[in-house]
Amino acid sequence: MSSTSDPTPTYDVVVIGAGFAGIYLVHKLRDELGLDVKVFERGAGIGGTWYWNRYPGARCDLESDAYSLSFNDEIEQEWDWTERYASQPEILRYINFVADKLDVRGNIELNSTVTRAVFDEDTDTWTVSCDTGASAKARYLMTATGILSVPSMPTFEGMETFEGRIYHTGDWPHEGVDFAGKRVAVIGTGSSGIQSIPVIAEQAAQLTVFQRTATFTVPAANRPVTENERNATKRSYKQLREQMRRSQVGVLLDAGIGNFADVDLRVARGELERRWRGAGMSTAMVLSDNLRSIEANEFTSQFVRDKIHEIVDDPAVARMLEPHDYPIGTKRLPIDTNYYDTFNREHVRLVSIRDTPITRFSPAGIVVGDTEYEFDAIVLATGFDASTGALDRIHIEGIDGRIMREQWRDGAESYLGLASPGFPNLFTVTGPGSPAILTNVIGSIEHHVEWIAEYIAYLRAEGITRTEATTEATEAWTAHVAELASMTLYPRAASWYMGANIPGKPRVFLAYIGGLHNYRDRCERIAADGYLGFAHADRARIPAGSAAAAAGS
Ligand code: N01
Repeated sequence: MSSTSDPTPTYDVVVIGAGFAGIYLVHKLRDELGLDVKVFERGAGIGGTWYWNRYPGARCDLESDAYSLSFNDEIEQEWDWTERYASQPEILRYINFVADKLDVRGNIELNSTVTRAVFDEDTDTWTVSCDTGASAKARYLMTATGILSVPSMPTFEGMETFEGRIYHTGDWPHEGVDFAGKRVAVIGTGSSGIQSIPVIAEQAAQLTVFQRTATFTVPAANRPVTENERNATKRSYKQLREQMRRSQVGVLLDAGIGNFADVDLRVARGELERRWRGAGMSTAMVLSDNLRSIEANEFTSQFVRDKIHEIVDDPAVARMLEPHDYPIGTKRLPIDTNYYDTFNREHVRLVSIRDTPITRFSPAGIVVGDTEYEFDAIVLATGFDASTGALDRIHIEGIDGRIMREQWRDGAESYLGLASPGFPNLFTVTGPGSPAILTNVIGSIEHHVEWIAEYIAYLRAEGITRTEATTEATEAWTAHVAELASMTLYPRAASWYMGANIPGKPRVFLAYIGGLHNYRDRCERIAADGYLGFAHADRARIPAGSAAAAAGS
């Protein structure tokens, strides 16, 4: 940290958020580039998503050895995952282990929500302000605010009159919730609902699930990792990680067996059966064109619908659970433990709110049409204002008074998901237009952090004090992202990928669909070409003695 006559502390880099991305940024920029890095974190602890999402049953939908950091051998070899799909408490312990290993806590200020970030065009620096009154200046600002970090709170009439407790899965009480003997409602059947419903059903006296859209889900087949498996993984991490980096989604999934029109459908059905028993997300990838051909997709979708009827005893309930509103895989495919089975339990009931929505909350519970359901507690598993949500909540002011949320009012536009015109020296890790949300997000985070660090080293070596994505490059990238999405079935789902879950949010596909491998190649080429698509300016414009000059180049 350095300071001039201006008392605001000055750093090389300010990072917003101390999840995986924020922690890795500190390590990379501080320990490898020697930069002075300051992190502001909203939570009272580190961990981001895994700090807040403590709802019962929360766990990762990717296997633990994939959903973990790959850049440090010691971390990789010392940490022992205990389950095939790690639970939230285990992942949070892992993040804390990583933070201690890398010794990053001293760079992180907790309980500090960044409310403003303003770029000074004369000095090429950002000034960041927090709700605590703290502020800081830096040459570079990096948002590591996460993709799913702003819970979407529905506004039902009469919510404030409900006399029981209301919880959101994405902002769960840290002391936990005891549902024993309670009448509980869950609203929402996305991944969070699907993971929490079976666990809440274990505890509650009565559980009512309010379902607006029936969701496809496949069995997790979660289990403990054996000592032998763990050792074998540790021995082969190097090769595994390299394969993951060069893969479409940053994780090794079973490949498709061919396109719908070309395969023997009996063989495809057999493969679906095999994958249903524990292949997780690759269950929906038996047919290679599952996300491009509606016929292929319908074949896979019907397989899952048939499974629901095999599992669920009451045919009327099974029919309600049958998903028909979107092609399988066009919303993130949850993996579950006993989700459909849970509806066979006597004390669990399903209420469809598809045709008759929730009318209002009452002091006693929830009213749907003319029926009042009484509860002691209501769980909102209603999702997130994804991707842009966290950035929209900060007043980010770039050049010429441009405000990021206003610039993105008709849809987020970003170059590579990492930078936006008018906002120099600002990098958005896993921003809209990056592949992150369709990949193993840790793989995308590692790529982004490493690429940004290399770029910062280049800028410093060249004496460049200001970099800004050009409008042309940003428009071209945004059009490319949209074009790729339009070639798939993704836009047919009213998903958070499309911003469709938030009333009034523009419907723009928020991710690059071309795969992590292609994205990596593209970014490498851009760097090799002198960071094509970025406009540079140098320090000659900066007055000596300014905060920016003090911060160095
Ligand atoms: O949120 P969602 P989520 N009235 O948006 C319903 C990741 N994740 O928190 O579909 C009634 O998927 C909504 O209904 P509809 C994962 O990437 C990962 O479950 O809009 N219902 C839907 O059923 C995931 O995709 C893990 O009709 C309302 C549900 O609430 C992402 O987070 C675990 C409503 C929201 O589903 C989001 O998942 C958990 C309203 N007003 C989450 N508003 C892992 O496994 C919303 N709904 C790592």
